[in-house]
Amino acid sequence: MRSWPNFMILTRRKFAIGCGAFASSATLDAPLGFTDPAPADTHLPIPMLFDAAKQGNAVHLKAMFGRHAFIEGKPTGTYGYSAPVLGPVMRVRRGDEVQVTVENALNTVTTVHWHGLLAPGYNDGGPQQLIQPGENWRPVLKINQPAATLWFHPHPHHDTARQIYMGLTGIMIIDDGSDARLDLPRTYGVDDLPIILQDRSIDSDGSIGYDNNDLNALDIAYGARGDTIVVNGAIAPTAKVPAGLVRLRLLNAANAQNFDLRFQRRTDFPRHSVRRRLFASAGRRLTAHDFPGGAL
Ligand SMILES: [Cu+2]
Repeated sequence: MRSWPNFMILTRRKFAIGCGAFASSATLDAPLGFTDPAPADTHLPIPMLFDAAKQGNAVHLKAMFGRHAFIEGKPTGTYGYSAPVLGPVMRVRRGDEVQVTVENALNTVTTVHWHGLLAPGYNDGGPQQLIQPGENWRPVLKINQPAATLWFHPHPHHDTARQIYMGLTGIMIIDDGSDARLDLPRTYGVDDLPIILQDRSIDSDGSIGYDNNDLNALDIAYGARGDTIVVNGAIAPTAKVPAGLVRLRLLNAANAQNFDLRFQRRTDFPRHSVRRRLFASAGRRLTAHDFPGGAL
């Protein structure tokens, strides 16, 4: 049995996940990775924040080529939304109408699907809403649902898995004021952290190939899995957080990998929590429903 290293460590105490808040804890440790832990000086990357309300409810996302070094000094070709890899956290408010412009600067057709957003089919970015290379797609998103952590990703027929693997993934936060009413942590990047969990196969030259030479039959049938866990695009990062409650917005954006999340020490888990572990299947966000009993 191999030993399971830490993949991410949060220092200081107290966390909140999804819509809830932990009563007490110190360290989050997930027995997920297959790789050796990286040195503890890899900081958790925090995606840019696109706060729609602060920019006239107009958001421009550019699906683009990038280069990103999963291994220091060994950059590889990636895709991102207005970023070399992954994308911004897009914050929108309930009741607002957000004019989104998606620019396709890739050399292949793509779409942008708003996973979890209540949107009519013509705005939902499914495989039918192709954005050709060099073209723009301009949906108006009417935000009319309670606070939530959603995500957006490409959804073109026969190319969704590859495009996500290459880096096209972003988080969308819907605000409705309830986090202020509940006094949840809400300072983005400080005590309110997006956590994008993924796995990648990274070659010794730093590349993350995704073509027929790299895929085996299982990858093709069930989705590619990698042997290295990346969090917000980094291997085994550490987040320094202030004392007090910290909120984690957990997204499993792996193609096929499920994550079994645990705290390093039993006592670190929230005192009133029914759960000692969290299970996040591929493509899933963890929400308050993952914490039965209402303690969280
Ligand atoms: Cu989805």
